Amino acid sequence: MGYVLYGDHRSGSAMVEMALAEIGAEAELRPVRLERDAQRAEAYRRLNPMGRVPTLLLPDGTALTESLAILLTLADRHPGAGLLPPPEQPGRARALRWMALLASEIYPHVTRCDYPERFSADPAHAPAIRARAVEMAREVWAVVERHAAPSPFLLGERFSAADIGIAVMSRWMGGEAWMPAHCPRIEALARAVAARPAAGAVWRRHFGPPPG
Ligand SMILES: N[C@@H](CCC(=O)N[C@@H](CS)C(=O)NCC(=O)O)C(=O)O
Repeated sequence: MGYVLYGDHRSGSAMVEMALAEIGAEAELRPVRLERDAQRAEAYRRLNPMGRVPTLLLPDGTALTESLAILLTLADRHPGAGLLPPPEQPGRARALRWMALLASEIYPHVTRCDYPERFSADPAHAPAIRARAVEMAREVWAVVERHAAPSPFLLGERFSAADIGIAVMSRWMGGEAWMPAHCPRIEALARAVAARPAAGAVWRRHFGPPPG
């Protein structure tokens, strides 16, 4: 058995699909339609008890959840694909730093933006929760733009799994319209990722032609 990836169009599973494409690994894609709340189905929650995508089944049948853990596991399992620099190289720590920030500081805002009703008993609060989530995510993006300062990739000319995460998450929460004027370096990174032969083909399926 090869890899099996549970996911949906334009979702976090696009990051895993792009990493698998860079590796050149075969994967069976199993759709979990978020629009229909299929992520909450009991059978799916046996694999991913949080009711989220992505979930990756490893060839030994292990169900792996959490996009960061999945990307790091793929990088470890396929060192030849160069998804991360080896541990002795300083670029690795830098890539891990920004990947951790995406998972811990951006992703929770995505949940608040997509499902604001979960965060208050009063449905009238939903628009304000969503609006603040978008603002807070953009504050974090401004930190990435200024302090990670990609050029074009996070590690300069060297592509890594961190670029996949930045590029995909930059399309969420209205990012396609907001990024070009406010975070030109992140926008250029997304363009550079979209231009890669392997990951770019997956990118086009999820996000259309390269930006710009
Ligand atoms: N911590 C999880 C978050 C995954 C996540 O929130 N995925 C979204 C789609 S991009 C999702 O499944 N949302 C459905 C829901 O929250 O019900 C990860 O990093 O994989």
